[in-house]
Amino acid sequence: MRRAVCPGSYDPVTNGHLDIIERASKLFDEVVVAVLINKSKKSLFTVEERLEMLREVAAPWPNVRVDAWHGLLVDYCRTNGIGAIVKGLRAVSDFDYELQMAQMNQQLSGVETMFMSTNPQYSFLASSLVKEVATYGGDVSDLVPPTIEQRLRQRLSERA
Ligand code: COD
Repeated sequence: MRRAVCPGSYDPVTNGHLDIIERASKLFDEVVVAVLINKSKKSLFTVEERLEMLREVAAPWPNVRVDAWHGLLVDYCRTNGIGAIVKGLRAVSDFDYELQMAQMNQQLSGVETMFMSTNPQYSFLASSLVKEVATYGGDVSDLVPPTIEQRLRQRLSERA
């Protein structure tokens, strides 16, 4: 079975992430969307909330499952028999760091990283920007699924 992982923070998942996940699901037998836990990074949603949101929006794709991991991504891949990491590249600015991580992961464990070019419609899209725009009342309805927008508004109003 060909397995791939789409790793990220997903705080929250955006249409840019989903575009990559859906395209990866057509290339692999199984795709795991893994929320990588970084305790030093301040997040808007808990890991459990992010998993729940991902499960909701990834429901249409039967070969996509959702999981969480604390530690090195290569250890997750090794433990779960995953041979490929799939990443989206938005712009040249993403490339330097993504290349560095891909080479480090390859060196550490032999796992390969595949890059997919972002859909131009989403090339400016990042979770951090979605949160910022929503915080100041901007329209994010084209950037995240409706259920995520709803949760975002609710969380921001709780925090206001
Ligand atoms: N279009 C296309 N792809 C996108 C878009 C978009 N608009 N937005 C995001 N993506 C893709 C990118 O490939 C991105 O890498 C991925 O989605 C996840 O994005 P985020 O913002 O949710 O997550 P990040 O960038 O915070 O995730 C970084 C990781 C968690 C993947 C990384 O830090 C990691 O692997 N950490 C684990 C610890 C580890 O192994 N460290 C050593 C690394 S060498």
